[in-house]
Amino acid sequence: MTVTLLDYGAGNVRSVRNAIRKLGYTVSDAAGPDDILRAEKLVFPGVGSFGSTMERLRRDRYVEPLVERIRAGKPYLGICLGLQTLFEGSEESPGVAGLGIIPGMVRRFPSDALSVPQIGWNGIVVRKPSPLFSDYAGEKLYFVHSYRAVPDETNRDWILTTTHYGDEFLSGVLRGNVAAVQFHPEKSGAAGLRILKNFLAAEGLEGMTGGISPGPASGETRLAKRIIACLDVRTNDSGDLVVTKGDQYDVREKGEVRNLGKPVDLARRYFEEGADEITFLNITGFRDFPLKDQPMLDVLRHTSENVFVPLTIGGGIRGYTDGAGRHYSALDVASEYFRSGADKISIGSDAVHAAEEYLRSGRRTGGTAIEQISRVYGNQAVVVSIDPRRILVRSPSDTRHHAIKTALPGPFGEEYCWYQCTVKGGREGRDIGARELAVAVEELGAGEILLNCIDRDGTNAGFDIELTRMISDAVSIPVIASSGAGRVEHFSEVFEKTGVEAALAAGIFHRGEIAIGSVKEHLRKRGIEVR
Ligand code: 1PR
Repeated sequence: MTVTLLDYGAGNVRSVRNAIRKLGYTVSDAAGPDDILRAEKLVFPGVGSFGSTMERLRRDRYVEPLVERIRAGKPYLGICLGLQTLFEGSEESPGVAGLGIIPGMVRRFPSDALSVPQIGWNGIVVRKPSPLFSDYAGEKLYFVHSYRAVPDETNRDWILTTTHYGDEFLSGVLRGNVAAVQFHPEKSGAAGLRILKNFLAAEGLEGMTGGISPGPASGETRLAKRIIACLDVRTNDSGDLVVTKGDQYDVREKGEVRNLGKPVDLARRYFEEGADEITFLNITGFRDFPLKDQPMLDVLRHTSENVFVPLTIGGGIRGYTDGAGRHYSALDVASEYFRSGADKISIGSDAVHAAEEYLRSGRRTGGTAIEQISRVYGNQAVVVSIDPRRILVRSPSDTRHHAIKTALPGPFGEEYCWYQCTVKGGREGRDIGARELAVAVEELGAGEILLNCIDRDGTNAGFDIELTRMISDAVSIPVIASSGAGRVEHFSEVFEKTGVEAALAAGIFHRGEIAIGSVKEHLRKRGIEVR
C-alpha cells in the first residue's frame, strides 16, 4: 500500500516520511486536490502556524477535497496542526477559518503558571477503544504546541485521548476512520512509530475492542523534564566533519580540534540510549554560508532516517548575500534545515543583534530572523541560544545591566555579577545582559531558550544555578539549562532549584562518563518526572 502525504512545504515533513518508510511503506506526495480524495490512507502532518497552514491549503485548493474526504470517513491521520485545523478556527490566527469539521475553537495555553509552548514528552489517557493503541503501554509521547482544543460536550463524539498541561486538553480525536493527534508519533520514539504503524495497518480505526490504557495512576498525565544530548559539530583540520567539545568554548587540544566521533553515529547512539532530544550546533556557522555547507545538511538528512526524537540545529542562522550578490534570508536558511529534517532551529549571534536593535528602537520590525521564522513555522520551532559570560561587580550600580547577588564572590570581594551576552561563539562580548536578551527574544517570538554559560562549559562543575534561575524566572517560554554537567546530581539540582524544562549536556555523554539512562534513573529516584 502507498501512503499519501499532504506535504504543503512548511516545516519538517521529512521525519514523517522517514518514519513511514522505516515502517516498510511507500510514501507518495499529494500532487493536487484529486490525490486527496483518491488516497488510500492520507497523512497530514501539519507544521507551522494555523494561519499559514490554512493559507497554503486554500492556495493549493486542498480545503474542499479534505473536507469531503473527512466527511466521507476515509482513512486520515492528522498530526499536530492536522488536528487543530479540523476545528473552526484558532486564537493563533484570528479571522482565519479552519476546516470546520469539529465544532469550536483552538485556544492558547494560559501562560501565567505554565511555560508556553508545551515542549516535551507527556502522557495520554485513551478514552475510546481503537486499534491505534492496541499495543500502547502508557509511554510518554512528544508534544510541541502553544494552542490546544479542550474536550467538551460539543466534541464529545470525537474524544480519543486527553492529556494534562495545566488543564486537560484533547491530545487525540477520532471518528470513523478519521483520526488526528496533537503529539508527534514520528518524533515519539518506538511508541510513536507503533501508533503510526497501527494507523497504516488497521482496517478500521474505531469500534474495535481493546486499546484503552489504564492511564496514569493519578489520573493526570505529567510533562517530563527533558534530557538533551548536544553535539557541537565542526570541520577539523583534515576537512572531516566531527563532533567536538570545548573547554569554555576552546575546542583545540595541543593545537588540534578535539575529535569525539561522527555526528550521525553519535546522534543515533544517544537516541537509542534514551535522549529526549538531540541538538546539533554547527560551531563554525558564523564563518560560512550554511547553505553551501552540504555535509551539515547531509548529517541532518541521515540522522532523521533513524532518529525519531526531535532534532534541533543551530549555527549560522542569519541572512547572507553570496558572491554573486544573491541574498538569502535567515528564513531561507532555516527552511533548508527544516526540509533536511530539523524540527527546531537555534539562533545565536543574530538573536543578540536583533535584541539589541529591538531594545534600542523599542519597535518590532518583523524583519528579524526570529520574527520571520516564527511567523512561518510557529514560535515553537525557534530556539535562541545564549552564550553568556559572568562579569563580577562590586555593586549593582556598577553596571547598567541586570545584576544579581552571587554566592560565589569574586577574588576582590565582588558580591554581584551580571551575564554578558557574546556572539561568534564567545569571541565577542556585547553590551547586553542575558536577562535583557531573554526577555527581548521572547517578545520577538522565540519559543525556547538554550542557556549556555561560557564559564561552566566543559568544566563538569555543574550548571550555573544563579544564571539559570534568573533566566527561567524572567521568561514564560521553556528554558534548557546547558554547560557544566559533570555528575547525575547536577541534573537533579538544576531541576529542583530552578524552573527549567530541560537540561543539556555534551562532554559527559561523549566521553562515556555518564549514560543518559543513569541520569534518568537518578532523576526518577528523586521524584522528578522523566520519560
Ligand atoms: O551564533 O547563530 O552561529 O550559533 C552558534 C552556536 O554555536 C551557538 O549556539 C553557540 O552556543 C555555539 N558555539 C559556538 N562556538 C562554540 C564553541 O564551543 N566554540 N558551542 C559553541 C557552544 C555550548 C553547548 C555545549 C554545552 C554543554 N557549545 O551547547 O554543548 O555547553 O557542554 P558540557 O556539557 O560539556 O559542559 P550562531
